[in-house]
Order: sequence, then structure tokens, then C-alpha cells
Amino acid sequence: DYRDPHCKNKQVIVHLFEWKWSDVADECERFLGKKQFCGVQVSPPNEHVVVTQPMRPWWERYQPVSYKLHSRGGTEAEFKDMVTRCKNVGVRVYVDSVVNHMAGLGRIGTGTAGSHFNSSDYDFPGVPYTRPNFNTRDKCPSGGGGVDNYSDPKNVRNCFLVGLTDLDQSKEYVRDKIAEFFDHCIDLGVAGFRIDASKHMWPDDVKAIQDRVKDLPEGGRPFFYHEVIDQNDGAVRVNEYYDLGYVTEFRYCQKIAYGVHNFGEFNNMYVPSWGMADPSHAFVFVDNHDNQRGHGGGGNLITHKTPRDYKMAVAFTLAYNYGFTRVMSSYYFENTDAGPPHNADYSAKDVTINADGSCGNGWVCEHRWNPVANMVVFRNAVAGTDIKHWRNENDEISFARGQKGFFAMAKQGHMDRNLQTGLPAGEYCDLVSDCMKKITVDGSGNAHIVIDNSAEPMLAFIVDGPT
Ligand code: AAO
Repeated sequence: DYRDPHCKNKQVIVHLFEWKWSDVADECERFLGKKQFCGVQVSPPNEHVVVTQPMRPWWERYQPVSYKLHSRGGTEAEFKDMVTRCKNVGVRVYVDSVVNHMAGLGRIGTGTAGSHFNSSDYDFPGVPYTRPNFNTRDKCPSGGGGVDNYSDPKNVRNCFLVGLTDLDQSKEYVRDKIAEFFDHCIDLGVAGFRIDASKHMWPDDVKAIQDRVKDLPEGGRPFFYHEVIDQNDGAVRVNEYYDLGYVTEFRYCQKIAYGVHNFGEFNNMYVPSWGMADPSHAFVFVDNHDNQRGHGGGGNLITHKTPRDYKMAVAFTLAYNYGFTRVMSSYYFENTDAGPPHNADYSAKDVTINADGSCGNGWVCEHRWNPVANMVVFRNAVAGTDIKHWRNENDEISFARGQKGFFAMAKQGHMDRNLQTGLPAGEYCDLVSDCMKKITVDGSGNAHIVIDNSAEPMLAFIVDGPT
């Protein structure tokens, strides 16, 4: 089974999008460990192209040149130091893995680790890969050689995604090279992998690769989650990847946006008849690095740009019992191509921390917002429990998680009700406000629930939590 994230039953990972390795390591030590995060998804760590038109976009990291661990995020030594320091405080690293393809057709030059490459000749000596390792025109049914028909799995999987040179994962040599890359990461302490563009690889090929990857040094199979955009509009469905780990559930991004805009929708978040991934395979998030900027399924969703809605969306997601969750941590951008906040030489700027705990230098750090960070503690505490005492009326939602926790949220920013919580009698404090609010549960499980903070209109408390 590829669904164990190896973090002692913790439930939430954070994508520190485009952070450099030394900053990720610092964040593990100063914040993520204390806040009980399971782990971090880091941007692709292997050698990639250097794009100058536009100047150094974030997406250059999705065009691999080799599997040498030297990227815009840092060197292999820095990568190793990060993985070790995070692991020492109980935070695991998951590598965003781009193994469907190499660089885009027409790109020629030197990658971030100094390897020469020539995509037009399918020549990547840093691996090495040569022409026979790539898919050929006869296997791709599209007119131009690119993916252009999502209703045909052969087109999706054998043609070139946005002109990226498409590796042939049916070849033993290619499988070995990709598995060697994963093994190398595991040797350094990595616990798992996001597989980029899994939708564009045949599940049997992906399985053959995963099955030859080594166990973690501490035992067990690595964690795998697959990027498969399935919005009921193509032939490739998430359930084809269930044997391979978790699968991204992009319909949830729309669902949670509807919910925040119209609380009635919260009654209907997981819709099996839509083909949404079942709770034990769904990899769940409010937004990701693509759709927050209109790449790969943008549209109707909520991002950090509307903070109040975003806090409601993430707080609900972490309180609810659907799937395995990832929270996003972004940088501010105007232009959708723009890379991370950068120095004059285009290296990523340091992530600085302000006195109030927020981030500076252009980093948003949603994962540090109270309704995000403190709900991680909630989700860990209530893991495995069912929803009880569900109430959704008057733009107010509240529910218990088994007999372990209780959550309430009010769209209009205020709420004042006596509610059955199902929790043992006692004094509790609200996690979201860092215990600024107290809640008393009486001998029959009732409590007076008050919400009066319009900017962060939710509260949550747990059994055996802080007091
Ligand atoms: C760049 C340039 C290109 C150039 C290329 C090669 O932008 O112009 O041709 O280099 O030189 C990222 C960027 C790309 C970038 C690439 C390489 O987003 O712009 O290309 O790096 O540097 C599909 C895939 C999915 C993919 C997504 C972006 O299925 O795997 O496109 N995501 C991952 C990464 C992403 C990365 C790559 C893959 C490549 O997360 O960051 O690309 O490594 C439909 C399909 C989806 C499809 C989308 C977009 O979605 O279902 O499968 O995603 O279209 O093509 C509604 C529909 C929804 C639909 C959507 C379309 O929401 O419901 O189904 O609209 O927006």
C-alpha cells in the first residue's frame, strides 16, 4: 500500500511552493513541527531548464534536464540538510516528481546542475536519455503530436503534454532511471512523492516503476499521490490510480468554493455519483499552484486573494472528514508566469518572519494563518472519527467529530446558540483564536457557542486540547 505518509498518523501536509531548501528547513524547525504538520511538499528538486522568456517563470521546474538534485531550490547538500532537519522534528518531505516528460521540444542549453541538453534531439546526457527512451509519433493519435483530445486515453498518455518531450515508461531502462531517482531521494530521507501529470502515464507503467522503488530505511512503502485532473470531462478517471496511492480530487476545489459561497452546499461535499474519489483515496485541497493562477483547471475556486473566504474554506476542509489534506503556501503574484520573489540574480528571496508571525518579502504563508495552522491540530486530534450533530442552517454550520472535537462557522461572522456537542463535560478553549475564547460543555453535552470575529468566523475545540 502506498498511502502511508510515514508521519505517525498526522493528517496534513503543506506545499511550500518555490521555497528554497534552507527556508524549508528553518520552517520545519520554527513552525511546522510545533504545529503538528505531517510534512512538506517541495517544488521539483531535480535539474531543470533555465527559462529566460519570460524571465525565470515558476514553471521552468516542470521541464527536467536530469535527476541530479540541483535546482532553483538549492544544491543536493542543501536538500539533504533540509530533509534531515525536517525529519528530526517529525516533519517529512514529499518530492514533487516530474517523470512523465523532460524539457519542452525546441529547448537546448544547460540545466541548473550544469548538464547540457538538446530536446530537439531528445538528448539528455545528464540522465542519460536518448531518442529510444521517448514516445514516438506512431503511438500518438493526435494530428500535431501534442495532447489535444482528453476523451482518448491514448492521446492523453502517448502524445506530448504542452510540447514536453514524452518519456516512454513502458521501457525497462526508463523505469529503472525513474526508480533510481526515487531511491536516491529515499536514501536521503524523503518519505514520498507527488507524481506530476500521472494522468499522462499508463497506470500499469507507473505501477511497474513504484513497485521497483525501495522501502524506506525505517520500513514501509513510500507515500505516493498522483496528479490526475478528473472533472468528469475526459476519459481518464481517478479510480484507475487507486492501487498506486492517493489521487488528487480537483472537484473538491469547486465543491468547497460553492460551499463557502452558499453554505447549503456543505450538505453535499462528497458526491460519489460524480465519480469523486472515495475518502480513503482522495487527496484534498482548496487550491493548488496551478489552479490558483489559472493553469490546469482554474476557474471557480478560492485562493489567498480573498482571505476571509479562504480561511473558511480551509477551516471547513480540515474540520470535515474527507480525504487526506494538503494546504497551500503561496507567494503574491500579479503575472501568472512570475516566479518566486527573487533577488537581482533571480534566486528566490529569503522567507522572512514578521513579529506577528506572518511572512515578509512577498511570501503569503497561508499555512501560518490561525484558521489554517490551528485546524491542523484539530484534524490530527479527530482523525478516524465520524461526523455527528451536523447542523447547517441560517448560514451557520456546526458539527462534532465523534466524541473528540467540535467545529462551528458562521458566514455572516456572528453566531450565538446553545448546541449539543456530544463531548464530555468540561472547560475547553477555542483553537482558532489561540485560546482567547473558552467554551463550557455541560453534563448533557450542551454548550453555548458564540462566534463574533467577522474576519475569522469559526471556532473549534478538542478533547485533551490546550486549556
Ligand atoms: C510551459 C509553457 C507552454 C510550453 C511548455 C513547453 O507554458 O506554453 O508549451 O512550457 O515548453 C507547468 C505549467 C505549464 C508549463 C509546464 C512546463 O502549467 O504552463 O508549460 O509547467 O514548464 C494538464 C495536465 C496536468 C498539468 C496541467 C498544467 O493534465 O498534469 O495541464 N499539471 C502539471 C503541473 C503543472 C505543470 C505540468 C503538469 C507539466 O501541476 O504545473 O505545467 O509538468 C483540462 C484537463 C487537464 C489539463 C488542463 C490544462 O482541465 O482535464 O488534464 O491539465 O485542461 O490543460 C476546466 C475543466 C478542466 C480543464 C480546465 C482547463 O476546469 O473542468 O478539466 O478547465 O483549464
